[in-house]
Amino acid sequence: MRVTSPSGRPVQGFPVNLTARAVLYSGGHDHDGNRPVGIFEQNHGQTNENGEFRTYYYATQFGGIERIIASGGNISDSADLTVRVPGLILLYDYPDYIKVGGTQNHHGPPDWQEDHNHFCMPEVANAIFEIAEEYVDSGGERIYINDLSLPYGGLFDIEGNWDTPHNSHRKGENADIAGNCVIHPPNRPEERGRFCRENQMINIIDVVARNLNLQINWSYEYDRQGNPRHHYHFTIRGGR
Ligand SMILES: [Ca+2]
Ligand SMILES: [Zn+2]
Ligand SMILES: [Zn+2]
Repeated sequence: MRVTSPSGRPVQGFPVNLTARAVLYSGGHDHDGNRPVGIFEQNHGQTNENGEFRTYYYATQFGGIERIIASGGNISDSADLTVRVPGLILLYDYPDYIKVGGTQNHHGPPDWQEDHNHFCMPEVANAIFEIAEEYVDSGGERIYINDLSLPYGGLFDIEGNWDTPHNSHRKGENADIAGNCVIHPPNRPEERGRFCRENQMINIIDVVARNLNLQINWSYEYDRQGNPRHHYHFTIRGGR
């Protein structure tokens, strides 16, 4: 930051204090709960002979807007930093899949009009689209697309507590996807959310990965206690 006199001359030795404040609800975090801010290498000091005070600010792991406020004497000013993973797009609507997973903390379908939990890299959207379409074309059920990433990416605190992270889901390359098979496999009825035609799905995903030149890793997900999470966790990246 830089301090000048009204005539534009640099002011040396001016005291500067820096504080940061996160902009509430930015980045698709529809909850408050004492939102954290980043830290300054030095949060106060004096301007040099060019009227400048320079330091580093280490942003949080959360996507959103962090406002830097500089004050000193009886003046102050602010600047907004956008903390984000660039290039994420909203997964579009399509009849062959159903977007779900929105919560009070991170709004999204089916219960909210705004969709904050389906952002991803463009190639991930293409892959989901192709997989869902081919699967329905081959007689499979419509699949459920649960959490992807937040609009600016970053740590996805599922519980809205600025802590407990989603296992990955930070960079727009993960997707939680479910089928609606309730009886498969027959000896493990608790494993809801499996694809009814899982073998068919294995082939389809291989073909889509090859056609789009993507690396697609996926498996049915369990929590740390070994309980089924009722969806598959996907990682989709460019280049095989
Ligand atoms: Ca196609
Ligand atoms: Zn959040
Ligand atoms: Zn996941």
